[in-house]
Amino acid sequence: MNDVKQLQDIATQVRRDIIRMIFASQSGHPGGSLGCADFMTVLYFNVMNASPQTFTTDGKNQDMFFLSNGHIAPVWYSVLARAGYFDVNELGTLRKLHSKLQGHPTNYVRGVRIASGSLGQGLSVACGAAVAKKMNSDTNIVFTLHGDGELQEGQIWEAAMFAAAKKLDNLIATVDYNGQQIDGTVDNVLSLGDLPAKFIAFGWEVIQLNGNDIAELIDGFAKAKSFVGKGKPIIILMKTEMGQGVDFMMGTHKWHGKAPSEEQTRQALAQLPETLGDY
Ligand SMILES: Cc1ncc(C[n+]2csc(CCOP(=O)(O)OP(=O)(O)O)c2C)c(N)n1
Repeated sequence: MNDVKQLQDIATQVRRDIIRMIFASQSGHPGGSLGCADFMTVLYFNVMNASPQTFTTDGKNQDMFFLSNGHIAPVWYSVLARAGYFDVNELGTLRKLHSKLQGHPTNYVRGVRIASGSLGQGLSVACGAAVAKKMNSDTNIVFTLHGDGELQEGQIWEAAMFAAAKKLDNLIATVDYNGQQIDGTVDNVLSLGDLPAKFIAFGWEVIQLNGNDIAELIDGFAKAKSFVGKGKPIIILMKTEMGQGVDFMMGTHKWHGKAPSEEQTRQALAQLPETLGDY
């Protein structure tokens, strides 16, 4: 799907789903989920060679995606449901006992290949998948998403070094570069310094864009794909706003992992028109 307006409409409905799911469970992570709604929509509805019909856990002959910052599961669950991986009505079971949709993703969910939420592991898993694709002469792409706070994990840099050394040019990593994390700004907690320069020094192709602009995301991913097969792993640093789309959740880390009250939910939903129909 290339139509920007259609993709924006999906992202708006995904944001409604996120608010409604987290309100219903009174637990979860709205900030990062809302900030990544545009990216996740573009990834599933525009970028990836993947579909619910052809999904397999081993990911052979299809693009693969690993959500490394697993706490933003609500946005992934909503996008998967809206893309047809499972019934949208299941979204109402977030974090309920016996639900497949737990607070962090597990591979009980159709569309999910690994459990995640323990930060820092997804890039290593993606490296393994990218190596396997090369061994199988499978030309499809491996995608990941990471939080910027997550990049403080040492394992990320081990994987970053590995990906460049092994020329994993079928790997497109992305970062939710919102400058916020659980306890404050990334700069205050543990600054990442000059992040683009660091990835360039590690041997990666670096792309920077506005991760809350659907048209920029489409162009940025087309550019990223043009680097596939050129000898270097690729990373897209996506400037986003935590809480994007709900005014009182934006510009602060305070909504990293907090459920809205009934009144806050009403205020949030008033800013997010129903576009595809609520579950
Ligand atoms: C290994 C590990 N350490 C700590 C945590 C606790 N934790 C959950 S989210 C988070 C902050 C992550 O920040 P960021 O990746 O920037 O995500 P955002 O706040 O932008 O959603 C932390 C420290 C964790 N899930 N895993």
